[in-house]
Amino acid sequence: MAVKKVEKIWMNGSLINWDEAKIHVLSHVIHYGSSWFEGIRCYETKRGSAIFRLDDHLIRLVNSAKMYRSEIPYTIPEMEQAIKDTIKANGLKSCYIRPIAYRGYGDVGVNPFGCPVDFTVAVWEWGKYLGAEALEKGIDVRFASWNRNAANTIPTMAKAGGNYMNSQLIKMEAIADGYAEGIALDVNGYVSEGSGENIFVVKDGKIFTPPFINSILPGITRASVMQLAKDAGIEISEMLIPREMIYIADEVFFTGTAAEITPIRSVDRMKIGTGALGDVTRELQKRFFAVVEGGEDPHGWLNFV
Ligand code: PPE
Repeated sequence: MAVKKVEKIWMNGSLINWDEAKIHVLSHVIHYGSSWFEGIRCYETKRGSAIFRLDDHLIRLVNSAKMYRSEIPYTIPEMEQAIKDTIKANGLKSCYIRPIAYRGYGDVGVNPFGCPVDFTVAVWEWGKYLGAEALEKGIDVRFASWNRNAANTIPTMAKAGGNYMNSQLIKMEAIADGYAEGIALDVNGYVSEGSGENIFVVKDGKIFTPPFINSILPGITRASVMQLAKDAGIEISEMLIPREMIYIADEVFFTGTAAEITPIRSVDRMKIGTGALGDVTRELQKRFFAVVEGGEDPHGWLNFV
C-alpha cells in the first residue's frame, strides 16, 4: 500500500512539492545507511492538534547524529518550527511526522565527512501500524531468528537508518510466516525488542521491560508508559528478560510511536495469558489515550500546533 501523499515536504529550509522532494543517487545515505530520523505523532486532541513529546524526539535525533560525529545544521527550535510549518502547510489535524537528517551528495566513499548533513521533514496520515484491530484484540508474533545488533557494533541507542536493515530482516521473517511482528533477542539471548517497538511483560501484577543494555532503542513511548505505570501505582522495573518468561507472562505488549500500546495475544502460536487484552495493558492504554486524545497533560507531553 502506497503512502498517502500530501502537498508539501520541508527540505533544507523550504517547503517544496511532495513530488520534487528528491535526492541524488550518489548521496552517501543511499550507499551506507547514514541517516538519523524520528517518528513522531501529531494527535487531534480535544484541545486541538498536539505533537506528542516533540522536544524529547528532537533531543534523541540530535543525539543519534552525535553518536556518528554528525551535526544537524538546524537547532531544536528551528526543527520544531519546520515540523509545525509542514503540518500547517498540509492542513493536517493529525499525522505521523518523519524528520530525517542524512549524509547527502558530495564526496564518494565510506568517509562521510565530505558529504553535507541534509535535513527534511515529511508528514502523512498513518493509521494503526499493526492492523485495525491490533489495539483491542492483540497481535500474533514470533521470536525472530535474527538477533538485535550486538553491543559495540551498531549503536542501538541511535535511531539510525542502517539499524533498520536488522529490523527489516525481523519484520520480513515474521510477515513471511504469517505473523504481525517479530520479537528479537539480543546476542546474549535476552529479550530485546520488536523490529520497531519496545516490549513489556506483565507478571503477577508487576511490569518488566528490558534495559538499554539489551540492544534496544530508548523509546519515547517506553518512557511514557513507565511514567503512566507509576501514575497508576503499578510496580515497573527494567530487568533482563529470558525468552521463556514471555511464554508464561500474564500480558505482553509492544510500545512505539507507530504501534502506540499494542497487546500481544500469542507468541510462537502459544497463547499469552487469556489471549485477550489484559487489565494492565488496558489501564495503560486508557491513560495514554487520555493524553493524546483527551488532551489531559499532567506531564507536559503535548506541544500544540
Ligand atoms: N524500537 C525500535 C527499533 C523502533 O524503531 C521504535 C520506533 C521503537 C523501539 C519505539 O520508540 P518510540 O517510537 O520512541 O516509542 N519505531 C518507529 C518506526 C516505525 C516504522 O516502521 O518506521 C515508530 O514507531 O515511529
